[in-house]
Amino acid sequence: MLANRMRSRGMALLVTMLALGGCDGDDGTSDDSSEPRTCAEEDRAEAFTVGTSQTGDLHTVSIVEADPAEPIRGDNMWTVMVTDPDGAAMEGATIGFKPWMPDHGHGTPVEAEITELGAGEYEATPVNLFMAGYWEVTLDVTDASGASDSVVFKVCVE
Ligand SMILES: [Cu+2]
Repeated sequence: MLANRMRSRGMALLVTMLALGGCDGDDGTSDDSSEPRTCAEEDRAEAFTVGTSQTGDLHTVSIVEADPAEPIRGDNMWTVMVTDPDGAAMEGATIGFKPWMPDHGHGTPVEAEITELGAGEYEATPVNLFMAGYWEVTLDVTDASGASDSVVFKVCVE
């Protein structure tokens, strides 16, 4: 009951934020005009293609498939490979995907479902980036031995 109520309150907040326009304003008069308007102007984002990888303290996470290939506003499917420092595929890891918009201080209400595909590959869907702008997608990786670290993919969606 309480969880349900809290959940609906979260959705109400989200709807309010969407109604306010957030980073979507394109009339040039909104008061967040100091924010980059397009991804071409967003210099915090990093290139995102198959083969892009980020290395944490213990693990390297590489993008092995992405649909669509470039992150879009809305639902994305990413397949990642987790390897150890020697490049060996890590099976049995647990990965938490946490999209976050630092400019607005919010994440996403939609949790990605992670499916282990084998050979160190894990599919995450949906990676929900519901608003145009700059996102930091943190992956918390806990391997089969229980050791954990995090990596961050920095992307911009139009
Ligand atoms: Cu936002």
